[in-house]
Amino acid sequence: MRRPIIRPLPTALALASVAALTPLVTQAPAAADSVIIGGSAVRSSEIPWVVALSSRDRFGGTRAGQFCGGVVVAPTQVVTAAHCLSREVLGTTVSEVRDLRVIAGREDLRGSGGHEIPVRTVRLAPGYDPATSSADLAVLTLAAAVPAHYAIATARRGDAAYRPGTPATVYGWGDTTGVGTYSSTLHAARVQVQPDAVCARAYPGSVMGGRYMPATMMCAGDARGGRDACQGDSGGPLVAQGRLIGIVSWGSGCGRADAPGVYTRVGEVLPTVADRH
Ligand code: 4AZ
Repeated sequence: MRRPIIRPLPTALALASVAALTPLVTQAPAAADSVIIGGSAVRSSEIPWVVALSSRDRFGGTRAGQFCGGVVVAPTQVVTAAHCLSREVLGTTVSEVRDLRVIAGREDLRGSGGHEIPVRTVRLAPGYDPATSSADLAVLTLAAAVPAHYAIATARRGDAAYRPGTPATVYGWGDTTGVGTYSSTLHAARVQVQPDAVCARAYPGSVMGGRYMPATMMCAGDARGGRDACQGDSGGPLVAQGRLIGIVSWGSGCGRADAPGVYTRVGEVLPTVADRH
């Protein structure tokens, strides 16, 4: 059983079960002052491309059913992590989830501002492999458009923003402490794009953890640890130079200096998903 140890499990319910399985995810992060891990609160109105994925049926209503993040890349197109739509996360198949929605432009998940838009169709990256988390990306088509200015540009293959050391920001409503403290307001943390060699050293694919695959993944973090994505942030954006470069995918724990967060490499994987508006 190697996957459960590093497997992203973006829900409070799932966190409870994984905590029982694995000491790794319950380990205290290096710095747990605020979200995401080591980040600070931001106003959604200034980051309109970040959306929450929601199902109150599956996840309850206290935080509007938020269970993952997503990113607006066109008025009716939202990119998220494929694993967010798995049976492991949803507890059922995605087609059985009647109230799958995207929440855009809401400052606080406990409030009612912004837009709640039903998801019409779901397309997984054809190369997505749940066993390895390779190509962990999905595109959702919305039943109604959000304003065009909500969308963020996406990085291309070989984009300069993938250069190691590039400052980047990760956004989400996920765990702010590494021990299941879910946020109702959006948070952001500053990290740096890490060299593939660092990512590969952190995740060699041992019995204890997953394997870094540079063709479809990238990793980002802070050399001292303390700033990272965590449970509940999956599917959300990593942004550098004004472009979407990564989607929160997996990692070993949260905010550990020796375990940067792993992201889907958007420039490689997004073009593999057919464009059907
Ligand atoms: C998750 O479970 C998750 N520290 C996301 C990111 C990271 C770990 C777990 C990276 O959604």
